[in-house]
Amino acid sequence: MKITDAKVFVGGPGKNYVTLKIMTDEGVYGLGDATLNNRETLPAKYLQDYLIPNLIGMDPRNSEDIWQFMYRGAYFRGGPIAMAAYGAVDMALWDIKGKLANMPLYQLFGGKSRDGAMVYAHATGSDLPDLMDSIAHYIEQGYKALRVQCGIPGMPSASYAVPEDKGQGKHYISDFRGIRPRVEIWDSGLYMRHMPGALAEIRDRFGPDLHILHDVHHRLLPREAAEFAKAVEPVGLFWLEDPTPTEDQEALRLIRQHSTTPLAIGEVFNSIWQCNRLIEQELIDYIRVAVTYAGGITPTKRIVDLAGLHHVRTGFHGAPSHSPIGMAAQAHLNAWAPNFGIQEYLVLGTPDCDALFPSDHRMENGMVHVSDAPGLGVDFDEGEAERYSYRPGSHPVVRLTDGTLWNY
Ligand code: CS2
Ligand code: MG
Repeated sequence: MKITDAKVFVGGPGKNYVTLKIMTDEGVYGLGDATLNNRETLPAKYLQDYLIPNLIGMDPRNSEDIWQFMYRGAYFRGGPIAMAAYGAVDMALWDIKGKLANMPLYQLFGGKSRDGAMVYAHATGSDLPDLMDSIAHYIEQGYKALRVQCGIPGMPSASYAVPEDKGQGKHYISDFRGIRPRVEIWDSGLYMRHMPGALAEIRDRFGPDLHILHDVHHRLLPREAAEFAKAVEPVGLFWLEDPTPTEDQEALRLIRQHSTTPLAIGEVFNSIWQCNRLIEQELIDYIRVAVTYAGGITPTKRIVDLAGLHHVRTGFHGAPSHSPIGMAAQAHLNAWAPNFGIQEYLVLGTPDCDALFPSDHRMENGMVHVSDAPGLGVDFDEGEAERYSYRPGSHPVVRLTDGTLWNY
């Protein structure tokens, strides 16, 4: 069996999804996702110029050897752009394997460990009362877990994932006004004074059963993060996410020494080598990698297995920028993983997105139920894809009140 051709598409409804389609001489094709938010053209180029010319003629069933060829075979290997490109190829090869076996992917991993995988959505508000309304809205829809973010009184501009005005959602995932980023102003002191009390009020209002998550988005210093994690202990968070920038992993030890608040890290990691120590030293509780830019199913499954040895559970990244193909790969891992924790899930549900990526993965009452179709269980409509093209976008940049550049 041979790979005969492969194509890359960039675009989608309100997103720049990077979709790979690998064709074979037996007519079976596989789909993969290389979407790297706001850098989408780069994995696409890596696929077109370097990977696809090498893939043609290879046996698509040898997904392990092809992964090693892409990773070890590249002298300058790894990094988010290359890993997203390898990830797309790897997903597409697993999709082909599942279709050849006539089995959904979770069966190839070891079968189902659960009927539905709990997900969380993003509740957000320009201030605390606005956030309370957003939480109530999601609870009505059956969500059991919510990430909660709100505006901070006195903060000179809206901060991460928070709308400027009451009752608005926020398009913080991509700003399609162009390649030059907007600037957000950040003050850690204001945040530290407001947010623990706000989280306590949320717990009081919604009771003990709601799983409450909160994302600091890499903005605190290690000592501040330790103070924050300790201060929010009585709230009983499901997790505190990215309290500090991820490069300094010793920071997690300081936070751990001062608090039992569960910690979730890893949405920007693209390799097991970036999280193996955090996992082995049990400095985190949830690993947040995404199957797309962690290099695909093959390496992500290794991360999940290592995490399982150390009581670390999964909480795969599933920001709204993720394509339904990457989310489908995660749905199969979530159905299987013995150490599944939770899934961030915001992608499906718009008619345009469903038309581009038809699938029967189902979301009901805050749980995802994986498709039983062979392979990934998601398709790609090339006719629909012609409606879309790449639009340049950017994340904001963050500055402190004195102008110093900070972490977005
Ligand atoms: C975030 C992301 O989902 C999350 O937890 O931290 O929304 C992140 O801001 C985006 O993925 C950036 O593209
Ligand atoms: Mg996050």
